[in-house]
Amino acid sequence: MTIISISLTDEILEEIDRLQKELGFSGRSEVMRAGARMLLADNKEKEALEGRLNSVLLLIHAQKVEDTVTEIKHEFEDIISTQIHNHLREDKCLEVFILEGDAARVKQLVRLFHASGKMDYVKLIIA
Ligand code: NI
Repeated sequence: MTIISISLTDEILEEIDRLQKELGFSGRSEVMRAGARMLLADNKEKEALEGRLNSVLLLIHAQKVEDTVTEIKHEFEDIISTQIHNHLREDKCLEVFILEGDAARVKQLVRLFHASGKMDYVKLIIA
């Protein structure tokens, strides 16, 4: 196994430590490996998509990064058929996008939200 060093915010590290205890992982590395495997599996499934899709995209983000969301979504009006924006506790926003369109466009949208690094949660559900 290769050892790498990564930087995390205190908040994420605290949650990882809590998760480690709750789920009985032997250490932080094991938590990180499980998380990475989930992300890779999720991505693999997404990469295989093609043709026209009906899907739902869920986002949770801090209110302060709402501008980033607005900027990205305006580039994808061709595939966004409905959007719901709700306010959660702790200054968080929940966005639900109902998407219809080409898989390549859907993947592009999801990729931009991930790449922004500002989203707490990004999940694409294929209908
Ligand atoms: Ni909001």
